[in-house]
Amino acid sequence: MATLTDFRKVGDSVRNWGRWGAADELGTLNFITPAKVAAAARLVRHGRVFPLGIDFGSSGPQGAFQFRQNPTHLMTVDGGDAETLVEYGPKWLRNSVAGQLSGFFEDNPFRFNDDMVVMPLQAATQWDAFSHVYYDDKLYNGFPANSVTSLGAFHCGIDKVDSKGITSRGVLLDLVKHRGADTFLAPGEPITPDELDEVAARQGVTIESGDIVLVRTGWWNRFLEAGDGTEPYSGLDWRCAQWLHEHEIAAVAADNLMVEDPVSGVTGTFLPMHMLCLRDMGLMLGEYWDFTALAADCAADGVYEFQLIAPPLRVVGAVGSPINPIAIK
Ligand code: UVW
Repeated sequence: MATLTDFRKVGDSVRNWGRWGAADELGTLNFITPAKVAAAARLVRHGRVFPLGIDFGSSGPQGAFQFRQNPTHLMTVDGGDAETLVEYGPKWLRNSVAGQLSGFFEDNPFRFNDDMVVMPLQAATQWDAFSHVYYDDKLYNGFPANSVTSLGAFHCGIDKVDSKGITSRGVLLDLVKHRGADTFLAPGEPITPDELDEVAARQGVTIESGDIVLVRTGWWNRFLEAGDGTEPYSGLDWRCAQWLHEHEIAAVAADNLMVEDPVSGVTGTFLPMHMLCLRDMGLMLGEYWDFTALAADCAADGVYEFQLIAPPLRVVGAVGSPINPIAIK
């Protein structure tokens, strides 16, 4: 088991602060150059599209954290109410909702539905922004932690990475297939940096600068079977942060709650890889991605690289964003 001193040494060795300038809020997304984006687009050869997002709804995976709930979807206008509104709406003031809607519906065939969603931004498939996790009162690139206020993140918000798309070459590392697991990795054996190299070699794929690495642990399939968001899982060992740094990875995503193994490998702190990736490296983490169909296709044709497109919503000052990423081969 590593100590906080070991952790801090790794932090010093992977820290990217100042690497792309004192004002930088893109972090390792800087590895995605225009040439990289163009090369990723050339990986599209067959037009096969794989949506990697999970359903946003009440059947979602929340349960592990009491401060997060599944998305609540509400109808604000339901066309089924139209006839009733026409009958009763005029009795309401015209500037009320019922009054306005009855005005739209009376004496014409026009009908419509509207809706809204209430959800934590981290409730389903998502990116963690750099401002999501920090320590020692500093965010990525040394920005002060108190720049994240009740009004949102003035630094390192998810809106700051918009210029990068986010799109690049995606590489799937299928740990489920590699370990010969049935559907998911058993908890208690975190994925090591050496294992990431072994999987890449076995799959015949070279990891390159600016890649977005997708790690399949099978947790999403386990959740679909068990229907319980608190199901234990395996993830990346915290030392994989060094591997991501050495390979100049732009971002990493997994099919589980936190990408990294929930059992900390560092005595005295929770989520050490989050701290190294988001705060020291400026490397975004993607969570709750569904690789089931993509993994089946990669296993069938032996091609584990593709164009990946995963734009966050421009929620100003948000520390994360829902997404529906797509891989195209
Ligand atoms: C936390 O870091 C608390 O959560 P997550 O990375 O799953 O969004």
